[in-house]
Amino acid sequence: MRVMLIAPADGKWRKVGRRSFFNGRTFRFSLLSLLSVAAETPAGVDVSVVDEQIEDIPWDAGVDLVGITCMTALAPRAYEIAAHFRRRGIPVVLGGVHATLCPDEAGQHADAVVVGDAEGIWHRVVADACASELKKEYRNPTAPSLTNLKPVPRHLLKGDRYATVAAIQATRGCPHTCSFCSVSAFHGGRQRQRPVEDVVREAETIGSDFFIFVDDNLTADRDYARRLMEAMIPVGKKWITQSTLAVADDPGFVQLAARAGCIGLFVGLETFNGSNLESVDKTFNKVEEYKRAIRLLHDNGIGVEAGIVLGFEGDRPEVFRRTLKMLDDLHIDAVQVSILTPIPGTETYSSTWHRLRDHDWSHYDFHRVVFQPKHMTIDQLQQGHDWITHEFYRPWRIARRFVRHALRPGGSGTTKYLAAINMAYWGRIRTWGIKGKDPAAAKNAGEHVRGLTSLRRLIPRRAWPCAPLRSRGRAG
Ligand code: B12
Ligand code: SF4
Repeated sequence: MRVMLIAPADGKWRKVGRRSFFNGRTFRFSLLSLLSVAAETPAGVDVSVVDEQIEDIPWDAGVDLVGITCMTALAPRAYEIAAHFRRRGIPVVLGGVHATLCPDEAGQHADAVVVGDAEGIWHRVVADACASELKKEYRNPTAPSLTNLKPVPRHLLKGDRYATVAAIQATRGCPHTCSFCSVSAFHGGRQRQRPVEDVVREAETIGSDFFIFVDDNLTADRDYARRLMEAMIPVGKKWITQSTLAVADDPGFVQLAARAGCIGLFVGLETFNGSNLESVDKTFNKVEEYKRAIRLLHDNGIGVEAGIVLGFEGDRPEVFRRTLKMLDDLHIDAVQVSILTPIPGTETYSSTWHRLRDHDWSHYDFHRVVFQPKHMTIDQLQQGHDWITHEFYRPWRIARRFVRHALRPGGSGTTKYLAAINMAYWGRIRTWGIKGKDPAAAKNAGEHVRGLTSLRRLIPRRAWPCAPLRSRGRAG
């Protein structure tokens, strides 16, 4: 039996994946979703992994079963791929975040859907496919244990095409329930953990001195995280991961994480407006604490990539300029700017569905406005998102960040990582031609001109010497 597992990519990402930054490597890593499915494939079955971001799909491949993973924005592409193989009479199974959040929809495009984790269920899917007895849906009755997971077959990836394939997952899910987040919708506000010794063994044998913990919130359970950090110290490798900023409530823990090899954290700051945080149930983020927390991380040699979301209920056209200033003032090392995207299955989707203006999933990639924001036009939100993304990654800003971080304690340890991440974003912005404009600047310019117009009303006409200025005033 031959199984082909496919990670789809749309044209935009294919363009990024085929560009030769970093010696032909694309800034993408992990593919742990499909590698975990591959790991669960019964012995004796021939399994391959195809990542469309970096390679073409072998449409004519002689395989007996196709498995496709996808996030929401890639669902339409996944369905296209599924249709192709089903036309050839090859059964297709869909799994992953979107299929889990929308199993009925996915089921219309596949022979079977796996809802949730593959562990504990994929071997049955393969056996049923082998016997031509695929059922429409497979799901574990309870989330499977993460003890003794099978080793992931990273050799199935074309390793030389990625920034790194050294990615490990210690925990799945997150105990928080932020209303816009797919992770809370997928994992139901729960986190499961692998035994520390399993994780450490994988870190020791991963064959690279640097790796990524792809966990959603590695530090959520502080006792678990502390045990993991202590066990990671002797491993002596550098790594980055995701966490909330609550990690900085405990300076001792931050020091421990740094000793354990942490050189970078992706933290979802999301916004600099407390009422926005309230509106999405993320009040454990304290805007007034951001500065102290980030300085503490920096002082321990830990770089900070911030996740910022634009388009919350409290955001107005001034939000972009204010956000950029805050990012500069906080000395943020890299940022992932997203547009609030009501992902199906999340609470945000239910609360904003009446304001959805775009139902094409391929636009749900967090960089396109798909709903009517409360205090802005759709165009203002789009332009503002593009503008701040472009501004933050202007070469002079990148250079300034390098200088700043080189002067920080432990700065040199993070140089390679911060350079790679900044250059990856910069390359993507260029490839996609993102520029935008600040909606508040347009508005302020308008106000300025309107100001001149009203001033003119106060001053007698003959006192206005400059005709061009007058005509500009009229236009405004
Ligand atoms: C690591 C990661 C990345 C990495 C690597 C991605 C990769 N393909 O390897 C990078 C940084 C590149 C990335 C980028 C993006 N990401 Co991302 N990413 C993640 C993260 C944190 C972990 C994914 C992972 O490796 N999980 C570990 C595996 C083991 O778990 P799993 O994926 O759930 O897989 C299990 C099951 O779902 C199932 N399964 C999965 N697929 C399949 C397929 C079959 C056939 C079967 C049977 C089962 C099955 O079995 C697996 C084992 O149990 C997830 C969050 C999450 N928890 O999923 C976000 C997440 C998937 N990313 C997300 C987003 C939005 C993005 C970006 C669009 C961000 C952006 N604004 O640019 C980009 C898009 C990139 C692209 N090229 O398209 C969202 C997707 C939301 C959605 N519903 O669409 C998530 C859920 C984060 C979030 N909080 O919302 N991402
Ligand atoms: S803390 Fe992060 S991962 Fe956890 S639910 Fe909130 S946004 Fe999602």
